[in-house]
Amino acid sequence: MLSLDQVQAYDRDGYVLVPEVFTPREIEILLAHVTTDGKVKQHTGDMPDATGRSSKLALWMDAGNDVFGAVSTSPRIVNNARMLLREDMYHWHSKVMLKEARVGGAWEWHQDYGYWYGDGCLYPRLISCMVALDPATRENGCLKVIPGSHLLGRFDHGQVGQQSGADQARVAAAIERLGVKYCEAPAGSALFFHGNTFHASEANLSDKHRRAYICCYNALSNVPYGGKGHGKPVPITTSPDDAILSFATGSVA
Ligand SMILES: O=C(O)CCC(=O)C(=O)O
Repeated sequence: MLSLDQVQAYDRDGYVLVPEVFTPREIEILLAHVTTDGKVKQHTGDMPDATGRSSKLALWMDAGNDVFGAVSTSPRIVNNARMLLREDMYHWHSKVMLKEARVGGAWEWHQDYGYWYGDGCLYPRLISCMVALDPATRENGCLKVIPGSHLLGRFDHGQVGQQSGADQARVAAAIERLGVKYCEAPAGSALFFHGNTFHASEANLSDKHRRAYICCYNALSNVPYGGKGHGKPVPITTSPDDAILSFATGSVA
C-alpha cells in the first residue's frame, strides 16, 4: 500500500515513483516472456520519433490470463491506482515499451490524455503505471516528467514524427515554470502517473536496453462516449499476489 506521503506526492506532482514493487525474480520472468513470447512479437509496432529513430512498443487491450495480465491485474498496482484515482477503474490498455540499446528512439513531450481525449474520454481521469523491466537511467532514456503539469489542463497535440506531441511553445513555458524531473528507476519499481502529466523520453544511445511495461486504467465514471476507447469497462478482478511466479515455466496463451 502507498503511504499517505506517496499519495500526497502524486496529488501534488502528478506522479510517484515506488521502488521494489516487483521482485528481481518476477522481473526475470517478465523479461523472459518479453523476449520469447509470441504475444509481444504479434503486437509490436513502431512509432518513429521526429528524427526517424525507431520507438517500438507492443500494445494490447486485454488483461488476459497470461503473465502480462497478471501484472495489469496485480493488487500491488490495481489497489494503489484505485487509491490514487479515488474510484474504481477498468483496464484501458497495457504495453511493453521496447527501447533497445543504441537504436531506441525518443518519445516526444505529450500528455496521455492528448491521445485519449480523441478516444472520447470526457475527463483526464486515467492513470498509468510504468514498471521498469531494466534499470532506467538518463543514459538509456528513462522517462522524464514535468512535475505538477497534471494541473495545467490538456494542451493541443499535433503530429511529431509518427507520435502525438504537444504544442512546443507551451511545453517550453511549462518547463520554465515547473522544471523537468528524470525518473531514474531501478528494475522492479513502479511509476504511477496521471493522464495529464507531461512526459517524454530521450533516445537510447547507450548499450543497455530500457524496457518497461505500462498498464493504463480509466475511471469507471469516465467511459468514453460513442462506444470508442480501449479495453472493456468492467471492474478489475485482482489476481493472486503470486500470480507472476506461476508463469515461470508455463507457456502463455
Ligand atoms: O516509454 C517511454 O519512454 C514513453 C512512454 C510513453 O510516453 C507513454 O506510454 O505514453
